[in-house]
Amino acid sequence: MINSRICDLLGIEYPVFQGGMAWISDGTLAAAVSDGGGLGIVAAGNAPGEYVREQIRIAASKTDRPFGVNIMLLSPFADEVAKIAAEEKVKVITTGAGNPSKYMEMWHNAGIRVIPVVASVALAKLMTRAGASAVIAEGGESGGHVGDLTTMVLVPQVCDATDLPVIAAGGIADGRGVAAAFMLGACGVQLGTRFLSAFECPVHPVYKERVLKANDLSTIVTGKRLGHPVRSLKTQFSRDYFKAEYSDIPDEELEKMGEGALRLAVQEGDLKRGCFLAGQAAAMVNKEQSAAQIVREIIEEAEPILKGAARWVK
Ligand code: TUI
Repeated sequence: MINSRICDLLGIEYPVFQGGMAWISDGTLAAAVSDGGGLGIVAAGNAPGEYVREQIRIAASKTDRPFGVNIMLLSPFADEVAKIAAEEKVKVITTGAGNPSKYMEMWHNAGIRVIPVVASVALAKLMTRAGASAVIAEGGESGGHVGDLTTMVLVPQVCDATDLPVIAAGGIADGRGVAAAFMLGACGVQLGTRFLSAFECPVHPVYKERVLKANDLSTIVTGKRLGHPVRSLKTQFSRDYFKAEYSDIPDEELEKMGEGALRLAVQEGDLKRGCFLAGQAAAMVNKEQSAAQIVREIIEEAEPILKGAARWVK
């Protein structure tokens, strides 16, 4: 059994978080992951507060185990969602795509454990001083909004910079990735892309099929010009967007191209106008399973690898 201090801290069985994925990680997926022994996370994405409240209540009705809420700090509804998550007294809040300092006091007063995603050593240090319970060090192999550093270099540097528990994310999709993350100093992992193939994951069948068919070179990073780089599957949309980004069209037109693109991918499976966020580990997602099976399988794969690590030392 793999157990670490993040398990005791949060009251979870396995040190496996399901990443908060905008439009995707609803109350049902989060509850399924938590019921399987990991930490399920409801994603707020760009949704209004009442949607998030509803999903929190759905998750709470489906599992007695702890789950979290992810707050995407670029959302126009971030303030509202931050308040609702505090009112609903969720056990854990994770944040993404920014610095959550201004909400920390409110969340701490509500007794919530705050676990920000960091993509740099500087933010890891700042979050440590601000009273975070742990940090998620997410490398640019991940899907969605990406930082500059890879998981391989970010995780050990964040581990050196803080005494908090560090959760590794970005490029992890199986037990080998889990074992490697522990070797880098992490005491837990967060996976997003792997859960896209879960039975409980509500994405359009076209989305699932594209993830299952992905190979090593199937993703692309777009959005650098507007300052919000995101990794997604190569589709007609992402290729068109990439080309437009390096053409002389005005920023406003580029922004318009991206509007609603996440929803169109998730709900309609629209390859022409939808943005199918996925990480580089999509190539390692090869079958549909329940969320609980995914959590159990990656832990069962990681155990013998970690136990066998001594064979390298003579
Ligand atoms: O947040 C994510 N992944 C996401 S968010 C998203 S929705 C979206 N919508 C519109 C534009 C952009 C995204 C899809 N995927 N992952 C966590 C993450 N956070 N990755 C990197 C970061 C990050 C980057 C910079 C966190 C903090 C940060 O610091 C900035 C600062 O202000 O210090």
